[in-house]
Amino acid sequence: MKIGIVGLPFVGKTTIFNALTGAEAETSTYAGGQTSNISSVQVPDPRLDALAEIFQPESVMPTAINYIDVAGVSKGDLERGGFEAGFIAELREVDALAHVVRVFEDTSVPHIDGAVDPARDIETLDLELAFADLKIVEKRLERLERDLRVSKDADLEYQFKTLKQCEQALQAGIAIRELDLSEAAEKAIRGYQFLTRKPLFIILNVGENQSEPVAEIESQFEAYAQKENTDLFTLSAQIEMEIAQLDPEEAKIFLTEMGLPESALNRFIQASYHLLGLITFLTVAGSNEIRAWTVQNGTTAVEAAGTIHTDMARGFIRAETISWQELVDLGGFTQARDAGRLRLEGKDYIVQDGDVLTVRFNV
Ligand SMILES: Nc1nc2c(ncn2[C@@H]2O[C@H](COP(=O)(O)OP(=O)(O)OP(=O)(O)O)[C@@H](O)[C@H]2O)c(=O)[nH]1
Ligand SMILES: [Mg+2]
Repeated sequence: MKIGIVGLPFVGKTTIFNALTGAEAETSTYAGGQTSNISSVQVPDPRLDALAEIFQPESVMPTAINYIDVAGVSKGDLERGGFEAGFIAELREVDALAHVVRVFEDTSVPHIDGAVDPARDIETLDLELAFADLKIVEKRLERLERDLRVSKDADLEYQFKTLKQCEQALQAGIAIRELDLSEAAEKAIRGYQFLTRKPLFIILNVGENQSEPVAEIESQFEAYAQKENTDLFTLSAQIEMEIAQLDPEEAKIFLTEMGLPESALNRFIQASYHLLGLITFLTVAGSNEIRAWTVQNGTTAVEAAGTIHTDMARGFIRAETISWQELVDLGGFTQARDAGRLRLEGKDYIVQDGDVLTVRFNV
């Protein structure tokens, strides 16, 4: 999973990137010439730890999230009326966008539009993203129109119809992620990797000495967060970056002192799984490896097998399945089998979050 961190200049993107990854990328109050920051973070999962306790494997393999702090939005880009091509290209590849919005007040950090105004900033970036998508939609529609005049083709006509729908939405200020598209329509436009189709987090970067309660700030954006495939996430970048740079023991003490239940790093991972509709299943390979796998909610056993290895999907026989908790409680596979708790699931079984799967296959 790859998440792209975007936002206007100086809003705290790199500070948040550091908070979410533990990296120490340079933050600044001047823009220009930077490259994108990329980092991969292992997803901490207590279920893996509990299983490791029992099986004592040689290795434990958590899943990972990749974050990219995309360079390239500067006041210049916005004034020229569009993002750079390189910036867009990098963003096309991500699974979700995290739009960092400045709420914190700090006179030493300039704001490109003169004053802190989160609602205005959200609108500014939304417009830019919509504009980038619209350019592609229009170009493609023009092309399709020409092609369709020469020869009729049902697939192309369907694509034309779907893109028209996107065009109308974008022109009306509606993101593609908000449209209720059929599966076929989704498929017809998937290849374009539209930016406004990607699930979106609005990350409110609140100040470390924020006088207004967080709940009050969040309530102003509730309607926005209600939109399809959209979520709100609040943090204080400055504080969280400091937490991320402490060792785990110190971080725990610091979090308790601050009255925070968990670090933003962990909270954001959970929120990302939720927004993207992802679940985790686990595998225990003999005595040597326990591993977590991320799949879309609704994935079948045979599809899950295919994420491990294509052979496993091709020669799929069954998946011996048990929830991680039950496996831990019973103390191992032998005990689980003896207790009759190891279920034999077929191809169409819908994998559940926390399932431990042992795929039997034959190729
Ligand atoms: N007081 C305060 N300052 C912050 C906070 N987050 C970021 N800053 C400061 O704001 C400035 C810009 O932060 P960056 O993380 O570099 O912002 P950015 O969005 O990556 O900026 P560009 O990449 O240049 O567009 C730095 O001086 C940060 O220290 C915050 O929560 N509180
Ligand atoms: Mg930056």
